Amino acid sequence: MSRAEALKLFEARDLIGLGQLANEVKQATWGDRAHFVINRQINPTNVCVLSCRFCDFATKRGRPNAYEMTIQDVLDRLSPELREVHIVQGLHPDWTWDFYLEMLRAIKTSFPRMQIKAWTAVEIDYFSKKFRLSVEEVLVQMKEAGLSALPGGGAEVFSERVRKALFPFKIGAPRWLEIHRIAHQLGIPTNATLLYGHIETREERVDHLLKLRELQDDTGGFMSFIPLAYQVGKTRVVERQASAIEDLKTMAISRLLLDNIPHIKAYWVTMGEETASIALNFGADDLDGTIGEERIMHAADAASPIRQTRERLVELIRASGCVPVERDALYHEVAVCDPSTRATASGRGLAQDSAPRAQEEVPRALPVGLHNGHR
Ligand code: V47
Repeated sequence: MSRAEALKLFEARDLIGLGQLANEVKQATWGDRAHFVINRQINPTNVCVLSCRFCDFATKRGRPNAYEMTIQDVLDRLSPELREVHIVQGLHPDWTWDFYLEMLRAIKTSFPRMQIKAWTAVEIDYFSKKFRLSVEEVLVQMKEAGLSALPGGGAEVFSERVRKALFPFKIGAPRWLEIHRIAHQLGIPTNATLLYGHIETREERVDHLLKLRELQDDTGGFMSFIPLAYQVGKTRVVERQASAIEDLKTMAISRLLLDNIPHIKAYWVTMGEETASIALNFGADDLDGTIGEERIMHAADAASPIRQTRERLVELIRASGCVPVERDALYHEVAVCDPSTRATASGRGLAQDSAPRAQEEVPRALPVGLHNGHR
């Protein structure tokens, strides 16, 4: 799909037709399956040297809302049934390199099965500069200490115009893409995000997606793309959040344009549970996970719950007509939920999943796009 075609689809009034197109692409790879993960998000500190215009999460040391976790605080938030821990935080002015490595090692020692998806390209760039290490050295040492993957945050929108207006001191597109390229070359799979629904234009959204598609053609290292709807909170860059229609269009066009990224995530935290469930028919094949405690979007007054139960995720997936598939952080299948307890028309009465949980640790499927010696 070309830039012009993608822009034309944004103008389309036939929302259902657009959803059907994207759903056909999703179905061709994943059929009726929709993925979720039993995971925990941890944001070890909100103290940050940056003050981005759109961010309600970051603060300065000494302010009443500032917090800093110890490694024990991080461990206390984890439990053995989790498959993934997702770590994203502020750019802390004082924490040492050893502290980050120790955090990884401590998690791996206490929970050997858990996969760690931690620190965005913005944080990796910060560590590289602060600790005078190359990006390769940062990533190699982190991988040795237990890192499995990088989350997709920090990409925001790959537009210099928007960067200057909203996050002038954060890395721009070339550096974000360079860090992900290096991660992929080192066999570390990553995700990618787009922050939309503020001052960006649809052209800038499409250009962002095209840059991701180009890198993926070279490396094949992206697992998942996550469109993040801006939560207006107190920063109020715009008066209100993007509409559900805009969410669904962005989701569908992302699926159609990113023909080489295997997974598209409907992030229930920013979209809301209902729209995320509908998005599973608009090209998305993943709902993220149970999350446990979300702080970044909730600092910006996100209306969604701060966590989900496994049962609720299964219910949301079944309500969309899909078959819930539990995965790990790297999209290996963990369990397929029993289709014999399919959703009723009302979507109610689905709290119990009768499927036995798969016990095996050995992945049954390699994530698409990661077959070329990247892992
Ligand atoms: O880069 C900050 C975004 C991102 C707001 O890889 C906001 O699976 C909306 O990395 N409204 C960090 N978004 C989150 C992140 C992430 C999230 C979900 C899944 C994955 C993944 C990664 O949060 C930041 C920024 O774009 N953000 N403030 C806000 N008010």
